[in-house]
Parts: sequence; C-alpha cells; structure tokens
Amino acid sequence: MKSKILNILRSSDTYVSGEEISKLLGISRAAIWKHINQLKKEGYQIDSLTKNGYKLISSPDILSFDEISPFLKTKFIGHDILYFESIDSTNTFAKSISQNCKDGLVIIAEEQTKGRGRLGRTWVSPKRKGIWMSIILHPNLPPTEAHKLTIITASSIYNTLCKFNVDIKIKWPNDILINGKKVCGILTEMNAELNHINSLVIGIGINVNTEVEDFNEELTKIATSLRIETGKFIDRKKLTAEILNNFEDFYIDYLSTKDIRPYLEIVRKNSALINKYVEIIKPNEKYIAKVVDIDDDGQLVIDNDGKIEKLLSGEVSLHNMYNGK
Ligand code: BT5
Repeated sequence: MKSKILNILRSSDTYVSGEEISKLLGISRAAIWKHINQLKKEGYQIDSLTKNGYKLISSPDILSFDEISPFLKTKFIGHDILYFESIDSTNTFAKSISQNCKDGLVIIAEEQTKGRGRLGRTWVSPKRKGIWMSIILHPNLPPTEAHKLTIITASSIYNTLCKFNVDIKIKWPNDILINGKKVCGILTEMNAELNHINSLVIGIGINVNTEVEDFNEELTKIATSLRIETGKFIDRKKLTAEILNNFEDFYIDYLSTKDIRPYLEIVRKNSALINKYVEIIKPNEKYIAKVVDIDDDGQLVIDNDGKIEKLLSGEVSLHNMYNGK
C-alpha cells in the first residue's frame, strides 16, 4: 500500500488530497496518514497541508524496490527485491534462501558488515556509498558453465559503466577497473548437483559514491569509485536498475543461444590482462606468466616460460600486473 501511495504522489506535480488517495486506493484517510508517516521515517520528504493534501518533495538516496523499480525494464530480475539497511553479506543471505525462492530475486543492502570477496577475502561496503547486491538465479545449466555467468555479469557491468566516459577495463575473472583501480568485484557462488545448478548467486559490489576517506590505507592504493573518477555524485538507484536491465538482456540471450562468444568479445577487447605479465597464485605455487588470451570457454590462456596453460577462474588468483618482465 505504501508503494501505491508513493506512486500516486510521484505521478503528480502538485498536492494530492487525502480524499483522492482514499478513493483511488479504497483505504481510510487515517490509514493514508499512517503510511505517509512511515514514508517520512524512511527519508521521503512529503509536505502535508490540511487543505491541499500531500506533495512529494524529495526521495531518499536508498536502493529499495520503490526507488529502483521506476527505472527497471526487466522481464523478471528484480521484480522482487529484499532490501536491508544493514546486513552481514547479501551473498551469505542469498545463499541461505536461494533454493526456495523466485528466480531473479535480488537482495540489496545499504551496508554490509561482513561483505565477502573470493577465497574468504573481505569486501568493504560502507553505508549508502555503493551498490551491494546479489541476484539469485535458477538457470538450467550444468555447474561447469557457472563461470560463464561471471563473464556475462562482468561484460554487462562494463557496458553499463561505459556511459561515464572513463577508462574501464575488465580484469578476468571478476573485477572491473577504472584507471587501473578496482571499482567493482563479482562473487559468483552456487549450489549444485553433479550435472545441474540448483541455484546460483551473483554478488555484485560497486563503489559508486565512495570517497577516498571511506577506503582504508590498503584500499586507497588499489580501489576507486565512480565518484572519485568522475568527480560527480552518481544516482545509485538508476545505476542499479541499469545494471539489472543490461545483465538480464545478456543472461536471457545467453540462456537461449548458449553462445558465450559475444560476451567474451567484450571481455577480450577491454581486458586489463591480455599481453600483460601477471602473478598467478595457485594453492601451492606462485609464478609470473604472460597472459595471451581468454579462450572460447572463458579460460585464461597464459604463457608460462614458453608453456601454454589454461586457467579456470576458480583455480587462481591474480595479483600484481607487470608491464614487462
Ligand atoms: C571480489 O573478490 O572482488 C568479489 C567482491 C564481491 C562483493 C559483493 S558485494 C555484494 C555481495 N555480497 C558479498 O558479501 N559479496 C558480494 P576478490 O576478487 O576476492 O577481491 C577481494 C579484494 O578486493 C580484497 O581482498 C581487497 O583487496 C579488495 N577490496 C575489498 N573491498 C573493496 C572495495 N570496496 N573496492 C575495491 N576493492 C576492494
């Protein structure tokens, strides 16, 4: 009901009387007043005049369904959003419900107290500064294809961020960089049988309005945000919807064609790694190798002292990049 009242206020430039809302929604004026108060508590600035009714003055900078949905063009992703002021990790929560929820459910939080990266690493997620969200999917795919969904996610985020006219690169398998610093990380996790994915959680973390002071000393050297790079305050709600719109386009298309090449092409063309020397970190060894390509299966092709090797995203961690050897 709160959302319906909000929609009525949004669609009018002037005051809407309590009587009119009451007629449209079939609820009492006392009930409207209660919902309006709740909206005010959530940060909506609503002017109320006894004679004229209610007028929406401004909306808060939050990533609730009400704020994102006006910009959503998806067929199913984000049609349900579970929104949290604060949570340990959207991926941890998404995983706990992923088996029994709707395809395309999105979990969004304003802050994560235990945001996670890969291999137990931490993801710093300060309040209202970024987009910290997880998309739950039930694709009809074998688990061996899961890493391709990270490619689809990275390429769709790349396409979305292109509008900011900054130097964006994709660092295989799961990072997006601007001017060489990390602006976005992707964490794909799944629950699967031998031949079938039961559920897949795609965690996306994007530093949007993060300022340098929000990063700790270590991150200042390696991380950046859209605000730092563009010097502008970015509309997080619109950006969240655009990411979901672009991701769904790619995802639906991939499920119907099973052809990953168009998305790989985006990753290859804008790769931060191809032709660079990188440090490959495997569980039992570390070495420096030159990245030659990303193959049609999405594996990283490296030249290790003349020996060509292929790496799957789950097996390695790439750290420093070297311009020469
Ligand atoms: C990632 O891991 O890059 C995946 C990050 C996924 C975060 C999203 S947010 C929503 C969802 N819920 C979660 O709990 N997670 C997902 P990895 O490649 O392992 O990178 C982790 C490393 O990135 C850390 O060890 C830091 O060095 C660095 N890092 C941490 N926070 C960062 C930030 N906000 N921006 C840039 N780099 C960061």
